[in-house]
Amino acid sequence: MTTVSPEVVAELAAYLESAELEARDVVKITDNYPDLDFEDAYDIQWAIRRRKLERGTHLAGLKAGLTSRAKMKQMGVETPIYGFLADYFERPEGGEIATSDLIHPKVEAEIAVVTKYELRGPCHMGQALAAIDFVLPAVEIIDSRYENFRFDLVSVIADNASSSRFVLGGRMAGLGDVDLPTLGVVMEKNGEIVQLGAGAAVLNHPVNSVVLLANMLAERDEVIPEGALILTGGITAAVAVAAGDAINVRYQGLGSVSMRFV
Ligand code: OOG
Ligand code: MG
Repeated sequence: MTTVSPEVVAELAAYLESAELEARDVVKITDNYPDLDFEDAYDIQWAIRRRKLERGTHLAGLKAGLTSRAKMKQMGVETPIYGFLADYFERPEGGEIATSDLIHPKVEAEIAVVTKYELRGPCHMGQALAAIDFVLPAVEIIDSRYENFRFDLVSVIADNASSSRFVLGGRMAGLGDVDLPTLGVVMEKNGEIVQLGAGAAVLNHPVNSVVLLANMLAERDEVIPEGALILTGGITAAVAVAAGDAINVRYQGLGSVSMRFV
């Protein structure tokens, strides 16, 4: 069900997208529209996506979020969500990330996959596995547009699941070459270990995020396209970063992903 008019959806999309583009935090949308529901929230997110595509931005992929206990506990919300990744979110491995473009960034260690076929929900694990071309290590930089990084589920869905930047590692693997549930990750900030985890933290198996994503998209008659990059969700809690911080995440068998915030 929707609770607001298309005009309000467009207005809230502009409100949240300009906060992103101008790196400014804003009051959460449910403060002014307390009755907004999930469908409204995804309508707003899709309107933000259309605004970017109309401006010439390309879609890089999709992400699932709040797929691990650690993330749900940290953010105080219990349901997985999805968002989209724009091409300009990507930063090179080993490079610098400007904090002047961001509000209050946090980093997440994630397992990414790239699809070789379109995947249409409802689907099962077998179909999702068959649609995956390869696996990559990834770090997502999230940056909620809401004050103090505090939100409810409706607000964060509308805000494109806090999507902001991502960095991919260059070492890919086939699904048969890595055991995703037991794949260990070690996150270091300025040379000290700050988070540890393994792939199973994400819905017992990170490919379950792909199933969930396909099934959530199917509710809107949308699909995961062929060649899509999918971030399956933070394995551990997210870690706040500021200018001067160096992040290095090691992935068992997949090398490491590093970046410096300036
Ligand atoms: C929402 C996005 C969560 C993840 O990997 O769980 C997310 C947030 O925590 O701001 O990207
Ligand atoms: Mg994430």
